[in-house]
Amino acid sequence: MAEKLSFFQKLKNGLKKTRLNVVFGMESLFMGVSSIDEDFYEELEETLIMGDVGVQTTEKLIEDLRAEVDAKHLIHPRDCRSIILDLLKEQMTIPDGAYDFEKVPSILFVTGVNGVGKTTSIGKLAYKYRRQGRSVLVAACDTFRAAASDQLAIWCERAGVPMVSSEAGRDPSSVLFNALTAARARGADMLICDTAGRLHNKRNLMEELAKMNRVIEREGQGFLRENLLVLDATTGQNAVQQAKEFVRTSDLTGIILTKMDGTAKGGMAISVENELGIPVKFIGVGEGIDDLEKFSAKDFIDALFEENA
Ligand SMILES: Nc1nc2c(ncn2[C@@H]2O[C@H](COP(=O)(O)OP(=O)(O)O)[C@@H](O)[C@H]2O)c(=O)[nH]1
Ligand SMILES: [Mg+2]
Repeated sequence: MAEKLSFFQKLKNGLKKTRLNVVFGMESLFMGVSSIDEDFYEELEETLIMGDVGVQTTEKLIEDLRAEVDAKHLIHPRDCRSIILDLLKEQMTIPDGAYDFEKVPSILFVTGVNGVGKTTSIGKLAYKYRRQGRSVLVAACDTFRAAASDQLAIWCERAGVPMVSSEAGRDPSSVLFNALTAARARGADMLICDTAGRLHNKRNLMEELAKMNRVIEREGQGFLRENLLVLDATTGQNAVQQAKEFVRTSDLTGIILTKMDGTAKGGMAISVENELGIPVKFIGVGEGIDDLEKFSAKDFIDALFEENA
């Protein structure tokens, strides 16, 4: 009988390629070279950047490491290992109140480009919170593609939550308006909105999102607002660049990092918060309804470096 893998095990398996890409190089530096010199720092820097950690974050990490090494008068690279692990974890702290939307009536507004995993993540979130006893309603605001609301409907059925939709081609803001009205009428305490990742052009998309934002501002009184951007981890630093476009349209409060199963670019999870100023709140590790969890820096680094495995 095939045993169901735990989320941590899936994360660990998923990070195998990143481990080869980043961790292997780091471990051989910690264990293989004899002194902490300029070559050591340089090689460490190169390894981190190659592993999609991002230039800005890598530079900060190296700088912090140098400070610790000097302060503690360390001489052997192996002494750097636990320092680096701690520094990596510090890049991914989740602020207090990050999950307040779980406790009060809230609107989760989910954005991101096509194919990153918005609809899938919404299905997973709806399932997660419905099971926690919340009254969840989903709004199908991706009216651009005809198949989009069918795909979302399948997820909502699996998750056991109702969905508000319209025929394709309708104004997504009107769907959102109807969904907000329905949420209030039903006394729903969580409204999750799917959105299009592509319109006729990028400017259209950003304008449409801005319009939806205004609808929420106007009609969403009494709901806590959570703006989640979905990023595909397999695209590494490109995802970080992509995110910068979305940062301009709304006040993003969190990131959902998908496809952490089987990416070689898992290193981007380390830098994304530092580079964007937005914490990663959830990670996806597969296509199943259970394959989404809250992000934990400790679990992530432990899975990456096979600590307590
Ligand atoms: N392996 C894997 N695939 C995922 C994950 N999240 C989404 N996907 C897949 O990514 C593809 C696009 O997902 P979809 O939700 O339609 O993206 P959207 O266009 O942003 O709504 C689908 O084939 C999903 O099954 C994940 O965490 N892991
Ligand atoms: Mg979609």
